[in-house]
Amino acid sequence: MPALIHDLAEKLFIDGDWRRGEGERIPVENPATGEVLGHIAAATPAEIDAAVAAARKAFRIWSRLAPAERAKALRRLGDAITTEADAMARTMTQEQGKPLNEARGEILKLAEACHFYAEEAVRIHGEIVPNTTTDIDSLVVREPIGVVGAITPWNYPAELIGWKLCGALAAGCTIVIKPAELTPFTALAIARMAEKAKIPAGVVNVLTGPGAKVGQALVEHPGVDKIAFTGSSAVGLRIQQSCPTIKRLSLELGGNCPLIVTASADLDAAVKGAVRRSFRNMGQICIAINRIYVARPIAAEFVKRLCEAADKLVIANGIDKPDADVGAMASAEPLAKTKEHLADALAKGAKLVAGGGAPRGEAFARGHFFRPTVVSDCTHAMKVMTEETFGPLVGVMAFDGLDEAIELANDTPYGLASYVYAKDMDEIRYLSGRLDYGNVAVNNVDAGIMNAPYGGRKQSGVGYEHGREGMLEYLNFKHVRIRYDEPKG
Ligand code: TXE
Repeated sequence: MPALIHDLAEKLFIDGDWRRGEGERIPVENPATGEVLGHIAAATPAEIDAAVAAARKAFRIWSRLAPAERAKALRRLGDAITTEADAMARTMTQEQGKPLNEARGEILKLAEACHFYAEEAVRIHGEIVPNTTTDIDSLVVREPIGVVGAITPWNYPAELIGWKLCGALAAGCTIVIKPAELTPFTALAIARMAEKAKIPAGVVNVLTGPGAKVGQALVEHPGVDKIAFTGSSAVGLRIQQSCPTIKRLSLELGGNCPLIVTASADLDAAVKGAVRRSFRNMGQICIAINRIYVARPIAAEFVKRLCEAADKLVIANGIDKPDADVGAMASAEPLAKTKEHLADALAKGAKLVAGGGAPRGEAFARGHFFRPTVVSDCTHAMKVMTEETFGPLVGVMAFDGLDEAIELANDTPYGLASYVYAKDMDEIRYLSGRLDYGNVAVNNVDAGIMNAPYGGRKQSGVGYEHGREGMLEYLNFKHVRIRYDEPKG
């Protein structure tokens, strides 16, 4: 068993203590080899209560700390994570499957989030607004919401915790984190860093276990004031509907992201962007490009170049080959969904033009590997164009005019991210103004950056992460209206 995982196995982090969990043991597998890395303990109701009680107790102190002190703590956390980036990245690759260099990059992004929100922590301020008479002041102040339950998925096991953790801590909230069952050790490693950074006991707690039990218990817990969730739209809806009391919610849910390539586009740049955003992390990204609409005159050439580029991607066990382009998929489930969407597209008339199966060789025999796959001649009768695949599969379709491209791109219940490649400024303006998405990236595929709010519309969720807005999600407004006595004489 890898050393860090050995230390963290079967543990829960509650009130600054590493407790051996009392609940059922659940195995965690390496998706590239099928080997069992270790076990986690499903948190019991008593352990969930203990974590929430610890977070409530810590909230009284943490929320009253000078913002500069919270900022210092976040900086220490960022530094600890940077120092331990190699070990943390190894843990992530072992449990999630992405190549080691990519995992390291994600850990460093987590550290970046700590430093970003350390800066924001000292900039929380209110205002004094005009009043009815001059002997009254109306102070609009911001106060932390309280205890946050963070429920996170397996595709970005560090970053998706980091945005919640850092935004919440900067605002003065405390947190109980419930990571995905597939990637619990990265979350526990983050708790280890919080301990190293001397974040006070109870401010950060980590509970492992199944979503339907441990996650749901946080949703229903009267001691949790807000749920911050990233995951499927189905579970997001369930969370929204099953809160027994009014709770603040932020939900970052699924996507079904389009790329529009117009006739004015730089074709090589468009192909490069499409390959990166369709296949990075094996397509297991809510902002992955799932479907591509190309102007008809350039469609055949675009598809040819896209397939050449997809075929060149190096696929490997991410530990053996840290700089591989893609590694294993995180589990059998997204792999099965990818195959199902591919079969559905082919049955309905799409053409398989790249990939289409597992790579050959002994190294791939026991893992969840699949070659980056492109299908062309797609229609909206196919799942690949209308549902989130969450795998290394992208569909291509030709369009005849910008309005048709927009109509097709917006023809989805989702609204997270969309992409455009075009050189013509009028086209860029027309398309970016009409795409019904929270994020539009033009001539690049990095829809989310630390400084700007990142969030979805429609079934892709509510609320924002990243940027100042990502911290405001953890703050309440309070209006304090004070009448003064006018001094006599
Ligand atoms: O997500 P789930 P899964 C999409 C993607 C993927 C599909 C399933 O299409 O194929 O969702 O992935 C916890 N109450 N995305 O199964 O089930 C669960 O334990 C409270 C998009 O991982 O939504 C985990 O910690 N919590 C996405 C978290 O919710 C519950 C990222 C996410 O699990 C719960 C991941 C419940 N009743 C998947 N049930 C994105 N937007 O990036 C489960 N959980």
